[in-house]
Amino acid sequence: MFAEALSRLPPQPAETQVGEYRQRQSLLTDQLRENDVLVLASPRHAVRSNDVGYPYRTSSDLIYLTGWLESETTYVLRHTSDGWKSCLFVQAKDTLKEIWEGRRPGVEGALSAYAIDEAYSNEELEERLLVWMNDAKRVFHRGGTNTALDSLVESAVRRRDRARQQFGTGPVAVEDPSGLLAELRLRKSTSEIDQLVYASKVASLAHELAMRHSRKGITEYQLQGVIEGFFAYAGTAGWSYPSIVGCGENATILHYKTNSDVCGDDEVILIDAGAEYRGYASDITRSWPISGTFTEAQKEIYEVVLDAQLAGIEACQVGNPYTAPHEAARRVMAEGLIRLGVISQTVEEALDLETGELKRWYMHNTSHWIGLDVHDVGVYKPGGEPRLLEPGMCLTVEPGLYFGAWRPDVKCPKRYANIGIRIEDDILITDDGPVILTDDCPKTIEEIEAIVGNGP
Ligand SMILES: [Mn+2]
Repeated sequence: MFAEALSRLPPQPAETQVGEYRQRQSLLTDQLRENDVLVLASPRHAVRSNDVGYPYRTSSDLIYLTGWLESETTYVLRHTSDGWKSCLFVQAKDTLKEIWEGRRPGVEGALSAYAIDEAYSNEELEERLLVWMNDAKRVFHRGGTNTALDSLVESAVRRRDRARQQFGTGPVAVEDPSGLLAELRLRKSTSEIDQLVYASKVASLAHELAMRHSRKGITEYQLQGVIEGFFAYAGTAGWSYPSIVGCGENATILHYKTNSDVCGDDEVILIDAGAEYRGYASDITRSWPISGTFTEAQKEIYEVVLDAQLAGIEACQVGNPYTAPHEAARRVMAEGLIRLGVISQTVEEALDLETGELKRWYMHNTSHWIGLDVHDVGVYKPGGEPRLLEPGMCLTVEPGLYFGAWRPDVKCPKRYANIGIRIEDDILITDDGPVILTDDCPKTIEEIEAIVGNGP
């Protein structure tokens, strides 16, 4: 089953080159002053229970600047008479530890294959960093990741020694570098887009496999198994967020993750699942009838959501505010629900954020940035105004309608009881209009009905 799907995937893209990491670092140092030091720590291992840890994934900022994926790492950017230096503090090689836990690139590995000028073992961190910080005026560091490092930075700022008092040396301010990095990460390079495309193609095929695998008596967790099995089979790191696999009324719960029910033959299943490839996320949602044929009522809602999604994608144009897809999708859904008799207000009334009825059935946003994080970084409203879309930005378009008959707060129209539909694609903004990265995934009613249940 997986081998045939795999044969339809393109080859895995080239890895991001060392030169590009250098370029990212220099875009960052362009915004720093010569007596600044920037310090980024990898997150610690999280314990799951007793001796077992959660699978490790380092910080997206570290991946962005270096491509280095190991834990127990501190990255430092500092200025010397020779210009800016990228330094990595890493776990030293240790044969005994490596026998148990796996090979380590060590200092030598960091220097040989990464965009790094200097590498040291973690044992040297405290001494070297204190010296470097003492020559700095500002330290760029975001606390909360590594408490030992937090105290080190704090002690460098607090220090009141003779030199500090006589010459005024030493850092006086700690600033958060996240905003600078977020602004860089918001616009994707060609190499980043290549990774996103691969993550998107894997997730598209995984959804198609789940459609083909749908049949009477199938369970949510079996379809989750198909999706996540293919994520692994295709060489990704697995999911980019826990898969949402909800059938019937579970499809009306936006972030349902229990995935434990048997699917009803007359129900629609909603699967929101994406893969992570070299740190880059995809994020796809499709909704389809388990039987392979939409009922008239399911079709009516599906068509409204699909029209809204297409209108949202069409609004993903350079120069439009990032809210344009949301506004377009909301309008189409308000019109659709008025047409279907679900809403008895005018379109403008239905869209009102306080009193409009649309938000009863559509209560979330339509878009978020996507990149190294599934909800990627980048300020949405710099200075209070919605960000205008630029080439290279990537965002999702994911309208949905959710008729939870279990909800006590609203009276669900009987005809649409427990229908939950969301349709989500990942979009790249270009000068030539929106490019749908997840375009391989079946989406129209005809495509879906032809595929569901039709496969190994
Ligand atoms: Mn999403």
